[in-house]
Amino acid sequence: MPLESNARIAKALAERGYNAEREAITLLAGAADPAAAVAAAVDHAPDEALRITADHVREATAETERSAASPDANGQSPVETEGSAARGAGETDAGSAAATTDGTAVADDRSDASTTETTTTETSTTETTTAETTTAEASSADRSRDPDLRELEVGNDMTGRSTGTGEYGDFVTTFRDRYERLSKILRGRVNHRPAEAIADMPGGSDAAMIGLVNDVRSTKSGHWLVELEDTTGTFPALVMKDKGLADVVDEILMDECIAVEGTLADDAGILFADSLHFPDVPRTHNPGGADRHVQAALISDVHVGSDEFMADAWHAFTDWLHTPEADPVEYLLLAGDMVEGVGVYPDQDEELEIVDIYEQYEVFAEHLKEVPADTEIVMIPGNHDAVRLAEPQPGFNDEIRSIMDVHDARIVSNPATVSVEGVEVLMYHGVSLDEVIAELPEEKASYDEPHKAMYQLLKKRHVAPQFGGHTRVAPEERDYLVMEDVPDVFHTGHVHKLGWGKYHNVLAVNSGCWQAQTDFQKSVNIDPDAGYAPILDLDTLDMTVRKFS
Ligand code: D5M
Ligand code: FE
Ligand code: ZN
Repeated sequence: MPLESNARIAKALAERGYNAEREAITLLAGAADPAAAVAAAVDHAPDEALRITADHVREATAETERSAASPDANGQSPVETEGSAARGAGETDAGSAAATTDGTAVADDRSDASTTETTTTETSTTETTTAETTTAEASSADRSRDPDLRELEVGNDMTGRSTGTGEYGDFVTTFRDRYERLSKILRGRVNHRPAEAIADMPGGSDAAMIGLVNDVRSTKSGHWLVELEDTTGTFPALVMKDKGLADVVDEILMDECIAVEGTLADDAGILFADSLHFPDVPRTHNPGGADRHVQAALISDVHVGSDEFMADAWHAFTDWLHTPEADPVEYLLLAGDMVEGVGVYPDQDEELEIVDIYEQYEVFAEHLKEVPADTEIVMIPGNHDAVRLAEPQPGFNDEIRSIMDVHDARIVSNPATVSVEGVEVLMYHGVSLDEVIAELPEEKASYDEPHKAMYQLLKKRHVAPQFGGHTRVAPEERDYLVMEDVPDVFHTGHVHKLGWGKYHNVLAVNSGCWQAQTDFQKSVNIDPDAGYAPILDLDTLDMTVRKFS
């Protein structure tokens, strides 16, 4: 029997303007002649139908069989297909790597169709290579996917709320809001005074200040001068080299909000720091969780339109999404760079397969159609997408939205928070990670361990603290880049490296990409992790990484 991929069937139906039930796709894939079965199902479906159901397929098959003189010996009856689906799904539940409860990876040796490697990092995981699944395995009776059980809520989407005019005054407003909201987090920890008041305190007093970092520099004698700014003015703090704070000073980025505690010099002109504090995530953070076994695929950086877009890996991924093993994967979160875009980097056009940005989105939409129609999709833009580069980036405009009008995907701003069945997921594309990695020492943030750079952002409670550098920040009435609430999961992409781990109970995931190494990346030795899909258990917050390349 020819092996017809589920994704191809979904696409064939989509091209004819139909969504389809998963079970319908399974039945069509199992047909002796899937192409003919698709045609028959489409013919059979009522004119007003938007969705091909399993019943449409069964009725169409029955009709074809009735009219055929001798039925094809290889033909699979719908009943057989359903029977094997039930067995397949049962086995998956029992043997699935994702079903482990203690976070220990368990090899999934259930079928020859997939090979499993086990890797252990800070949080254990399983890496699985999924080959094309067999038709029997792909059979799914769609039992465990009940859209009524789903809960998906978007918070902090700034699309349509941009107020900035780009004037100086707007930046003042943004920074005031940043200060207000981040200083609130620090206020309970230090007994702070405004810069203005500290300047009037007698020399030798104990004092503390909360402010945005205006300057950090090392002095000739090897100490550090940290200047903080609040709404009343600036004040300098001297961090002496013998205070054991070098490690903390190393982590300071410009424009982030920190607190300094210490003693005023005799002339009261400078504060000798005893301690420095970041807003940080409390160690007691208690993440939420779904009350059923349901999963989300966290991906990013698809880069459709690039010569290096890995179509085969993408098809393998979407094929897998149609298998019973992927039954619990009811959510797909896409953290930016859907397409390669045009004019993003110098000489980028030499590596474009599709040079028209709209055509790139059209092809991306085609690829998205391969994802099971009943998957909830959330997308934010990245630096390659057709929205403004400055962050926060609003969700796509109406023109691009109408092109990507697939599966009712929710298109929101970068960053945005989504609450998925009780799990708060902060989605951010990740441009600031380049900067964090460039500024901080290797062991605190590197391309090989992108999640550690994410830990720094969590510590700063801001997704892009530094202003005026590589990451462009747009002036808005509100600083949408502040992490006011602690997320349970922090999901980024952009650096094209896979990495994950937990920081104070927050799972940080940088999700790799679907683009092979570009010439630029080769020239700077970036070796991308392409073709991986981290799958998050929303009930346990355990992760399984599947490899499709
Ligand atoms: O960028 C993917 C990664 O590669 C990210 O870490 C930035 C880096 N990158 C890629 N191309 C360039 C150029 N031309 N200059 C500087 N940095 C680059 P992404 O934007 O997701 O493609
Ligand atoms: Fe990217
Ligand atoms: Zn990017």
